[in-house]
Amino acid sequence: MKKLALTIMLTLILMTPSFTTRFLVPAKDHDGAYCVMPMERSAVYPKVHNLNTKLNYTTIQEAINAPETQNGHTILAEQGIYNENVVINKTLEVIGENRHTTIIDGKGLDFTVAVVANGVTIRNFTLQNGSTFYPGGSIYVYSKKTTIFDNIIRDGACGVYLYNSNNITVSNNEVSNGKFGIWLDHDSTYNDIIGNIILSNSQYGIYAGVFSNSNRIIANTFSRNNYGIGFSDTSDNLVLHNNFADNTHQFLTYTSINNWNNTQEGNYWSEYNGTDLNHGPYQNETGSDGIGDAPYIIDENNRDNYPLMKPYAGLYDIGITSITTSKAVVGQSHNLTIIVKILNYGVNTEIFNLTVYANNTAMQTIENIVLTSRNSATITLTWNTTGFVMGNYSISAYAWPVLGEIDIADNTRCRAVYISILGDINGDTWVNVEDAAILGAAFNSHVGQLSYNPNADINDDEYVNAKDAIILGVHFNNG
Ligand SMILES: [Ca+2]
Ligand SMILES: [Ca+2]
Ligand SMILES: [Ca+2]
Ligand SMILES: [Ca+2]
Repeated sequence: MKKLALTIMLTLILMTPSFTTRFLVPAKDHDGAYCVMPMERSAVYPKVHNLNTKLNYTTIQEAINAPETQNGHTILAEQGIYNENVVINKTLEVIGENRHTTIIDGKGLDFTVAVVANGVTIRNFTLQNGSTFYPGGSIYVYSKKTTIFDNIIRDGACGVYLYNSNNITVSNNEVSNGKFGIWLDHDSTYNDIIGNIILSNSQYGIYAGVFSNSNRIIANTFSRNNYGIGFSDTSDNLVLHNNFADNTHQFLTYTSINNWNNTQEGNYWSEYNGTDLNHGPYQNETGSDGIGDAPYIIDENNRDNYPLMKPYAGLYDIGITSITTSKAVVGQSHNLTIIVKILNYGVNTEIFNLTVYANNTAMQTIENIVLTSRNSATITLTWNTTGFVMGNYSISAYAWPVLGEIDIADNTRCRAVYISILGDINGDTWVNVEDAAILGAAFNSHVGQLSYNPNADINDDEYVNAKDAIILGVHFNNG
């Protein structure tokens, strides 16, 4: 690293523009007051500020290197493109004005940013175009207690490379289009990798090797990487509440034993196809809880005992898991039974309302449904179709979002039904021999039998029999 730092510093010294260019040339506006002309601003305006000393600089490295800049200071870079390979060798908070428009570009050389002091914060930057050769990329960390937060990190061999580093927090970053998204190497332990979106890295989303033990990898999204996560000679890491969606390979582990769940919950794996009929520590007690009833197997030493049935969406989340109706075709002015299943995926007991609509008409709101954490409820409603004209209806159920809920996509579910004249079973608005044939096929059946057809049970008494045939006969040839 010393060699790296020296090379970068020499390069920077050679590249740094002369100091005279960074002072503004005031000009008079039409009122005679002094102002700053836009052209001068864009050309030489010193955009990097030490917020403690109030001194201004044209490059980030210049601000770091300045003798006035001391440990504990905050450096703010205004938006713009900084073509630098920055070495942070003091305990500084280095902040970009806007993470989309404050860009440090590593010019394909080495690391875009190297952290070699303890207690550094890097926040709110786009970091790009680090070297594509190992080790190189966006951020090199050889440090304790450094925080890398809320950055856009892309390209290069490594998005974030931790070397023998501890108590580092890497959170809320987008890490994409490199080879290794986040690499924990050589005894990098007790680090928190939390809430990052890790996309389209050609080798691994996260890779931990060479005794990088006891890290927490929580609530990250891994998508479209070659391997989502990889462990080699690395154990006792906690992998929890992550979403592994559509990586070429979701994981690779080699001589590693890690924890893929806590006592109740694990991770979401997009190809997991288990059922969720049960709950409990052994997933053998009747009732859905949003956790797959069978473990997700990684290898003989690694398994996620509580795979999530839907992507993790934070601490507060309810969702409708299904909406069914007693029949698909209902005779006008007759009743339709609507069954809604709801699940509380969150950690709190939630109290919420449920509204059921026919197209845009709210039919009924059930208030103050109470659902404990990881518990499900079945709500049954009756819709009296009197007053509704014949035709297609979308029956939808809407569970009102709870406080702090992020994923509201699954708070609505719908189902199509058709209101027709009494006796029409197949929904073509005619009562004729086709309906009689359907009724005949279900004749003498009751609910629970394979041949029972709820649409043929015209009078809703759970039997298909002569009573239904008589109704059909009375309305025969109507349409
Ligand atoms: Ca379950
Ligand atoms: Ca939800
Ligand atoms: Ca018909
Ligand atoms: Ca019947």
